Amino acid sequence: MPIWDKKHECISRDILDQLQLERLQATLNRVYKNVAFYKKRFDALGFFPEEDLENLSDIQKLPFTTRKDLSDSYPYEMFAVPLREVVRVHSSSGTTEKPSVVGYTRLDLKIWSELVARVLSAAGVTTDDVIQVTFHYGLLTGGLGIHYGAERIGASVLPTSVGRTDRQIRIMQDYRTTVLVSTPSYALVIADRLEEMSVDIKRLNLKYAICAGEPWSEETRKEIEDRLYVRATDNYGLSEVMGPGIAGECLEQSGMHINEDHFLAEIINPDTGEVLPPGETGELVLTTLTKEAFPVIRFRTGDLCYIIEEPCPCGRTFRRISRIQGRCDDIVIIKGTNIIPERIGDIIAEIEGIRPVYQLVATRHNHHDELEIWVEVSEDLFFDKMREQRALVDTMERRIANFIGMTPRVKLVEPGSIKRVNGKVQLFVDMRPKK
Ligand code: DLL
Repeated sequence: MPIWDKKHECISRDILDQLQLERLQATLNRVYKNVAFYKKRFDALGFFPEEDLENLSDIQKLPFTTRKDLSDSYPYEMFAVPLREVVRVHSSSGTTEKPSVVGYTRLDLKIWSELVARVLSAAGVTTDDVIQVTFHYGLLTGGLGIHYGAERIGASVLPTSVGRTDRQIRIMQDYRTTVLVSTPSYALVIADRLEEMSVDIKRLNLKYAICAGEPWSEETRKEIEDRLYVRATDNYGLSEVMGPGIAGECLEQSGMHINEDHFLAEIINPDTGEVLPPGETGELVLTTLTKEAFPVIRFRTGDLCYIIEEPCPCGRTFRRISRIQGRCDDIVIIKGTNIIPERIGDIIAEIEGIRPVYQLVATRHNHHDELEIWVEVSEDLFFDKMREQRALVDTMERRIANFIGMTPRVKLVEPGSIKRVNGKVQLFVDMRPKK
């Protein structure tokens, strides 16, 4: 498989170290000058980027940046350029009280599509492909991020966005899709529906499935490959750091190459913050090395994985991250949507006036993930007031859907009916089968 950017993707380690150091220096200078949040932090430590960064490991002198820091800077406080230089804004949803808002200069967008082009090429995409992008097009980064990367390669892009599976399938058949980009669970939803519709899947033109946005497993990879007759690869990104294009698997299918000329990756022990050596599992921490509008320094992703240093047979020299093995914070991922159960409680409390006992339950029926939210309500409402109950369910579903970007199924239940363990309710129960 041809390598998209040989000069960088096959760079030698010492030249890469030097490049990372220079870019880190420039990034730290930029945030020190332009972002009050970082200036305050660096000053408090007596850290002056021009003097105190000699080696890459000096980054360990700096504190981590968290999602809460980004949310507290809502909307534009952490931007490192004036708004007039920002040509695109995206944001995350559903986790912190305020979303993290991220901006891109024209150069950021150019680099973003270049990096997505790299990871898509590594996964097999060429100018000859017809690529169907089933990620959300909008404020979230998935759809547009993949889109421009695929265009950069010169593939024919079908921006079908999320949902409407029958329509996706019709387009897949008629427009001769060769690459499906989706969450792994949605790839299986498509496989189920294709089988229900008795489509001869072998006669489709599909060659590759590029999966991202949620944790999955080797078993799921095998299932996607066997049922859709494709090679399936893993792809990683997150909005706060850029979106898709941070790391992606090549066709060796053994870990995701990190675009290390643009991102510095560390793995830390999530409890102590200690930096861990390659091979040890911990929380991925990312620093951007070239972003202009929204650089982040030592951002704690919450994602658990390890770094693979061994050379990859594909020829790329960038180190890889393993599959994401889960999260070390309270974020749960359902249908590729990130949710903090505590925040759902805040929304219900706003509606109800008090914070009732509630529980989020993730279920899966035929590969369809669903979010149910059980809420305990007073006995008189539960037994007597059907119409009020219906109105309350509607309001909750609407308000929560507005916040997280997917519609849950709210179930009002009798007081005391949600199971307590040692008197406590577990805020999230995952009933999806583990694979
Ligand atoms: O999911 C961006 C994206 C879209 C990346 C399409 C790649 C392709 P967010 O909505 O900000 O962005 O969610 C990011 O999703 O911190 C992980 O917890 C999870 N995640 C993303 N990719 C993977 C993956 C996009 N391959 C959050 N495996 C991240 C496991 C993933 N989890």
